[in-house]
Amino acid sequence: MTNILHNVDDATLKKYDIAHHIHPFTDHKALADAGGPRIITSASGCYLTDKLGNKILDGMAGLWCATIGYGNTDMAKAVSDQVKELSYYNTFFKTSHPPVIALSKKLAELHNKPRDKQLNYFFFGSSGSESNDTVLRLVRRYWQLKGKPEKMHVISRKNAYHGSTIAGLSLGGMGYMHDQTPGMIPGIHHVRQPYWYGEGGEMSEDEFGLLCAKAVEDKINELGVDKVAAFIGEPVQGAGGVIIPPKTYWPAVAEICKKHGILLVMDEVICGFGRLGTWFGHQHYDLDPDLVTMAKGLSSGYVPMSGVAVKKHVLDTLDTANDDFAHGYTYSGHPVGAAAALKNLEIIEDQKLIEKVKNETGPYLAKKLAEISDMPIVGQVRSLGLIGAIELVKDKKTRARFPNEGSTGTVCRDHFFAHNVILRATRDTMLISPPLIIDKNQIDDMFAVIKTCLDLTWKDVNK
Ligand code: PXG
Repeated sequence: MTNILHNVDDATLKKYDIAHHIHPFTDHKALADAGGPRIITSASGCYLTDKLGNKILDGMAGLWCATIGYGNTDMAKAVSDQVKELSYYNTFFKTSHPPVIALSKKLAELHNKPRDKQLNYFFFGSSGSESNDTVLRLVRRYWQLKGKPEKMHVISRKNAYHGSTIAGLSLGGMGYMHDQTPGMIPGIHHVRQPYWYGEGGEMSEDEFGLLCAKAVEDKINELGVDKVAAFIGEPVQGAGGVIIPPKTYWPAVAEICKKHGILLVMDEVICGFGRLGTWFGHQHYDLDPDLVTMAKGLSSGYVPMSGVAVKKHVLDTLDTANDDFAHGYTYSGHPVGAAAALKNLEIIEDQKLIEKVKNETGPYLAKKLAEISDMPIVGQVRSLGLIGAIELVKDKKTRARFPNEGSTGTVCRDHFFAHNVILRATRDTMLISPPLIIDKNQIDDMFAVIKTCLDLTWKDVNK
């Protein structure tokens, strides 16, 4: 394996990286000026190891995806076996293969419990962005086939993240991303997000949830119901800052979609596969989506794999076309991705990871967060299952933020890095989303570092 530069030292790897590699969401020049990236060489369970030999607790499960942790040998075998058996074949032109058939069947079982939601059909890709691109094409095609092609507008939320391809970007509500690419896909609108701590003011959480749901209805009325195809949302916004909506929000949004006959799309790329303590967020909130996008935890990141769950009435409508749905990727239903996903789901079931999140580690994370909520820098803590957030503020009482929003989050994140724990910062909010295999002792270890780093950050900002 010499071609993988195993015997090259850290400094040289950094040098080559800067010379040839463009990183996602990165200021290349700033990274070069800072001496290059941290080089990760191996990982096992909840821990990463870097080229210098540091063992790092991964509080973010990679990018919210390493659900079963790293280096699982059963997974390695399943992937290797599948490569030997059938490394690739496409699913175009009237062909299929056992792994993708088994995965589709399994996903139908998981989405339809504890009650039948008719989420019986699955389309596959290799990333969350591709899934959301697929959704945009599906919902517009759906209304076209219903004889209402003008019903093509999609409502999303500000600060939503739905990916980085042009459709994912357009569906997402990250203003700074839009600013860098003039010319979003037309017909996508963003309404306010249910971010009570940041935007709820003096309202109760319940009132604020209803206000944010009303923003969806107001937008439908503004556009005209005969123009609106779908509403898309993450059950809990992840990259936007772990925004857990007030409990009034989703039932009201679902009711509004139902009342106006608008398709409800749930982006479960982060929430799916146990993160919230249920298989899917739509189960936690007891919702009936028409389409569900999945990626990340579907394969725990071992092999890129994503999918869209499609409700029966949507497929029935596609079936009226008497024509191909002209959409698909070379790697749609990739056999190795499908085999990895199947093994991943088996591991989640065998290790009872969802029950563990719901009954043990999720409540434990909430308890540990509550224990730090008195710290002066902590404005609010929140969590649901194994996803959580710590809001850093200058003044607890007034919720006043630090000047130059985002800089304190970066200072804090760098302290975590230096203490060999990875947490992510969105603006000045620290986010936690560890592998679902994490145990209570590891959560204790993480919180010992969290306390230290919050103290250090508080000292830094008060210098
Ligand atoms: N939907 C959601 C809800 C996501 O979180 C995507 C779609 C797009 O998935 P792909 O596989 O195309 O990246 C995501 C991805 C971060 C971060 O820094 C989050 C994501 C991706 C990269 C970074 O929090 N989420």
